[in-house]
Amino acid sequence: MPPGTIWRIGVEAMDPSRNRKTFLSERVSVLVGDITEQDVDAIVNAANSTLLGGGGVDGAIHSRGGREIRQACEEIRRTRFPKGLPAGEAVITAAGRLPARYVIHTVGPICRPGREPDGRMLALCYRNSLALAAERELRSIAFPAISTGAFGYPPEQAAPVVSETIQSFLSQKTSLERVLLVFYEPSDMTLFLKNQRFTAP
Ligand code: AR6
Repeated sequence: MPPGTIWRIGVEAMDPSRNRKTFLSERVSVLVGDITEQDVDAIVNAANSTLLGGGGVDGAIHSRGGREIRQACEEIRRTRFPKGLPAGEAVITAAGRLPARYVIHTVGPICRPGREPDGRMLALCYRNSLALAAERELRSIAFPAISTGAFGYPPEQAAPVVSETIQSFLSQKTSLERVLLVFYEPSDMTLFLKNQRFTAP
């Protein structure tokens, strides 16, 4: 099998040489990796409403991206969101030392034990991030699994929301050609693949 050969299995395709799966005629790739290393037009940050950093994805983006991101976030807080970025909204900054050109910061819903997760809010995060990227005429974007870490959203319940939201967005005319879904742990990618709801284009 030559490298780069794509296997097709139902609506998904697998590229064994790169260990990633693709959907929607290869416009969506699902892979294991570090969001800060993605060479795309924009990466998405699973931020909190302060926009001033935290742990997880947020911590990694701020520490590897450097001061430029933090300064841009402080400016957004000062000028547009003095009380903090509300959940579901998205803002865009430069990406400092990261390979990506921009960082889109969004705040996912916090899921409390015993409560129904807020799928509408999670969908808004993805939709508003995609819309912001498209508004800037960007062609590629990479998402981490928003809200499924510290914010406690069950990953198996996030997968249908995320896949349906992305598919619906890409069904309209948009500059976006490539959407990457980047999972830190192989088990998180497996869980996503089991629960996603992409359909054939
Ligand atoms: N690349 C890709 N995925 C990652 C990385 C990385 N470098 N690091 C962690 N993940 P989380 P949330 C995965 O907690 O649930 C922060 O403190 C991780 O395994 O980063 O939206 C913020 O400041 C998990 O699957 O985001 C907020 O306060 C997923 O990314 C809060 O956490 C999301 O985990 C946001 O919580």
